[in-house]
Amino acid sequence: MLQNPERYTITAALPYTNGPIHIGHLAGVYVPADIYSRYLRLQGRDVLFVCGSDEHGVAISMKAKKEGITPQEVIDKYDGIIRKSFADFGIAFDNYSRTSLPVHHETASEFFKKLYDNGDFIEEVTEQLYDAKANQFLADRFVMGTCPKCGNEEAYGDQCEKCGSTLNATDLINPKSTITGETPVLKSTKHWFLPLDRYDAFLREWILEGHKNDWKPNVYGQVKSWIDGGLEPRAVTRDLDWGIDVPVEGAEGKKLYVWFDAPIGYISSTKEWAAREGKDWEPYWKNENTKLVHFIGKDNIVFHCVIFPAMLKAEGSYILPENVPANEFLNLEGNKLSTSKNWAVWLHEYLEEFPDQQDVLRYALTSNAPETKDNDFTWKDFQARNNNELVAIFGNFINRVVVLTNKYYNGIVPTPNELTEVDEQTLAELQAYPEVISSSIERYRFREALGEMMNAARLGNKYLADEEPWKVIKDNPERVQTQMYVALQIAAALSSLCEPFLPFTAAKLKRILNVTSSAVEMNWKAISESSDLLSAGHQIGQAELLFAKIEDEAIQKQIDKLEATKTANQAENKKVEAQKDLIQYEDFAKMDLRVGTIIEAEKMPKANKLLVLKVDTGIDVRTIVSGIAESFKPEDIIGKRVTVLVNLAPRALRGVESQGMILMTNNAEGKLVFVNPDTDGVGNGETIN
Ligand code: B3M
Ligand code: ZN
Repeated sequence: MLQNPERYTITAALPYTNGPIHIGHLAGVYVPADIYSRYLRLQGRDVLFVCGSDEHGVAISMKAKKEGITPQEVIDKYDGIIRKSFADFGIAFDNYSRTSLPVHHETASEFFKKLYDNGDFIEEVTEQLYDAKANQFLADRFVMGTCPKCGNEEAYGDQCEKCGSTLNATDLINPKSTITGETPVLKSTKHWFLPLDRYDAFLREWILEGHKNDWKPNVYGQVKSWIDGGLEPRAVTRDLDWGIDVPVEGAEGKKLYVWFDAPIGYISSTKEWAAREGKDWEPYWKNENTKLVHFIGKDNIVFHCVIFPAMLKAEGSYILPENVPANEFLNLEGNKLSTSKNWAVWLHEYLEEFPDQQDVLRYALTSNAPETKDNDFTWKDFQARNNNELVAIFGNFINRVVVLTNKYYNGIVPTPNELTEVDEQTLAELQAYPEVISSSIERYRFREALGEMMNAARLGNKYLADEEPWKVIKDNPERVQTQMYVALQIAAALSSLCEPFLPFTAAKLKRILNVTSSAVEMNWKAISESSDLLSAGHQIGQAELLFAKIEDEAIQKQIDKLEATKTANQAENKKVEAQKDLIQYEDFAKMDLRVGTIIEAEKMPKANKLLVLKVDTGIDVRTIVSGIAESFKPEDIIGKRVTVLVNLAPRALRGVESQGMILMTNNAEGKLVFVNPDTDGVGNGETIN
């Protein structure tokens, strides 16, 4: 393990440009990566934080097909949206690139070519899945089927998102083309394979032995089970028309597999940055004193911990990642986030509802980050985090400090008098925070780190609440000078301690306190060593609220929006059943359908689903047992007009004879409803024909 790296190369997974990004992306990858990078920069480290759009692969082609536009139009559209979201949320990349750029095509081609020339690939003609109707080979997301490992029926041709297994399309049970729905046939084609089995010993030594203790258990465990399951050669080329050309002879019409080119995107992004900044890119990828860290979601673990390292190893001149702190998934209100089902909080939409409240989302997502297990985002929790923590603790403390300093001293930091034991203790406690927070961040425990930052705010809030300068001012104004001086030191420290997590708040707080963001005296080392961050005589600015309370209505609006999505999805999912076989009029005429009224209803004892109804059919009042108890309360349906099949042969249900059937259907939300034609003015017993 690198103890004291000379520089850091930090990467965040390249998002596919097939849709905008949502809170799951932010929580899982980009906010933690940004916290880490900002923190390191604050410590004066040499940091390069790169990312970019992943613009190849089947995900893009599929989106283009669906929207009826070209892949190029798809990537241009979403690259713009994603780029803006990152900028809006303060994800401070040193460079955000695109894999469609020439620098990337060249870098990926050269990389492939080098491995090819070294003899690192196996060239083989194999049988691959082919959609005869679409005239196309099927790989990756162009094919779905049952995962041979876990039985998930919606596994993709390269990966099962349920169990995380990486698959070959031909492994799928019951494969179906996602283009035409057809069952594919086998057809031979030539491809190049990276023989992962050759890297077994290397991977075991490097990860299973070398990183047993410093990689997260979820990451280590997944890698171990993959290696233990036996590594096999993996195709790194595809028969597709969108992607990077395979740069060797005899590969016309073939493209690089997206997972071959995408991670190389981190390198091309570095090159693009270096060219722009007049820097040398190589030390960030080739110097042994560089610490390379990949931030990703758990579905990308195998690619970053096995396949890409094997590629880097084969190439020979690159360093390997020191750590891959992958997160688990974030759910939304109890359900899996889903782009296709629109079950998400889209970042661009969030900002329309909560303008200038980026930090609130960053805060809620980090407090609830899926670091060790899947976690749930709820709007209620979001509101509580804001109102009870950001507003009530952090914001309240800062507001009191600034208002009182302005009120008592015209905004000028007072000269302290003798410090009491409480003052000394409080300042000593404050000085310990940089170390405590650093230690959590260095171990990729961002929620713990954020919790400690808030504890520093609590320290300030409690200090003021205990000392009550607003009361002391009457009898002992000298004491208040000291109290306010101490409180101001805490406020100053917070303006820097919160920066990795809440960059917008940090900037605002620095403006209020009238300290520049680059103020050397405010780095974390200074906080831990000095208790004079804001010296007597320094002029601060006017009070401004750091955070605003979020009202119930705003939250309800979001919850309603999700409810509407649910309803729309249910309506869409409802498949219209195919028509049954034809019948003759005589068959229909045999059914005696009547208009009736429910006059009594009660639950069938010891049965969850059954109601025992008395129905006035016009012919008689009869008992009908109906399986609708989960949808209706007995008292709510008395008096309902219904359609009854009266000549259905009676049968006993739980010992009660049912003499007919009430016609039911489902509404858009999948709820049972009565088939209840407009029967106003129609008497019971009227026939329906
Ligand atoms: N685009 C996968 C994803 O968005 C992929 C990451 C590439 S990182 C090199 O899940
Ligand atoms: Zn599976």
